[in-house]
Amino acid sequence: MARRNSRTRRNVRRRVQKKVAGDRSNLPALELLTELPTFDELSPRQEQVDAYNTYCSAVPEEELALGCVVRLDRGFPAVLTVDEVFRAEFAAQLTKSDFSRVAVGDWVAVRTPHGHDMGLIEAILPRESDIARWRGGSRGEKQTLAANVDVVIVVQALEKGRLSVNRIARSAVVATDCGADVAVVLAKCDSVGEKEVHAARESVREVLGEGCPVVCSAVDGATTSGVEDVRSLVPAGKIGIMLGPSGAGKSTLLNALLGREALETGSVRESDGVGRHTTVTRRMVAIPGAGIIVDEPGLRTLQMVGHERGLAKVFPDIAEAAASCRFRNCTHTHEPGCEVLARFGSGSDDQRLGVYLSLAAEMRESATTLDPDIVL
Ligand SMILES: Nc1nc2c(ncn2[C@@H]2O[C@H](COP(=O)(O)OP(=O)(O)OP(=O)(O)O)[C@@H](O)[C@H]2O)c(=O)[nH]1
Ligand SMILES: [Mg+2]
Ligand SMILES: [Zn+2]
Repeated sequence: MARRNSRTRRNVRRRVQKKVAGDRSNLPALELLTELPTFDELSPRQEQVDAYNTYCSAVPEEELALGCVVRLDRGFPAVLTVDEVFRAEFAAQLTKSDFSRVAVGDWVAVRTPHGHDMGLIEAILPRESDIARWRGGSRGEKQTLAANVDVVIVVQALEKGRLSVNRIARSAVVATDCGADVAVVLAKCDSVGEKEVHAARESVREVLGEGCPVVCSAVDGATTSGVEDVRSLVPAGKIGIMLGPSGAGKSTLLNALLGREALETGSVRESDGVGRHTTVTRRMVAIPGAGIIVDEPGLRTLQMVGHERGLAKVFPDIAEAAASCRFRNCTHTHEPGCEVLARFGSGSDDQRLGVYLSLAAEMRESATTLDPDIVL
């Protein structure tokens, strides 16, 4: 009986080990992780170095290093230190919510035990910026897409005249709220006429203002345009992230910047131009002659949950007027004493105001339906 028990236990242990090993066995080998930045190309902020030193002094041990998460392959991090790049797992003292939150761009204190090929992330250092979106409904959660990013590049394809200024504006609101600069790339400009490209650029300008760079790009086989403008959005020393729906052409643009087909790209559905979620890895890509850009899987949705500050920064004049409305929950559509209506008229003939009103309405709606336990 005792023997059977111990055998069962052994079997269970073997099965667990196999499962873990099986999960990792499909990960790309370290030598296949190309286009990674060098450690020198990454520059932790002073606060992050200080936080690392404080952490080290609390655990006086060797084998600790300051590292940066440069990739997440199906959630498994790869960490770059001054010496090497390696796969890492999470130390026992990190809670599950910590490690589901670790993101590309995070600075971490990582232990590299001698004779092990796997590092151990012990602490996630404070972030300078946190590009996060709301995932799920009223009981959903914030998901960090990347950390310590300087500029969010909002990519939207210009196919079949389906430009969504609303979607671009909501990306700008999220990025601004998260502490990053915003730039817009209107991709696939070769698939529409010059007039449409011009009109789309003007629309984005009108809604986001002159301060937001807008680049029009086309990567059609060997013929490209606008690629150098994209490169100049992320100068050396800076980190950017490509944000946009699947099929927008994010990975294609990165390949054009690299000058080789390093990243997988995929076709889009004929009927509506929607992509097939080709990119499944979040990864840093070192761009020749520029900084680093994070490639991401396409995003289906970007919900307006708790981004009031971002909305106010992207639309400062409208938000300022809204603050003077008679009713705090004014919808700026019909209320007496509405300062927005008084100053800007109704949204029907003003695209910029229309976008503001719809994003503000969505934010009000989500605030009322959000589970009361959730702290944003
Ligand atoms: N004509 C044209 N096609 C493009 C352009 N950019 C991308 N494409 C095509 O659009 C499709 C999707 O491109 P991807 O680069 O895979 O798109 P993605 O944004 O990375 O998509 P996900 O990885 O799924 O998020 C591919 O078939 C590309 O060849 C462009 O500028 N012009
Ligand atoms: Mg892609
Ligand atoms: Zn109002």
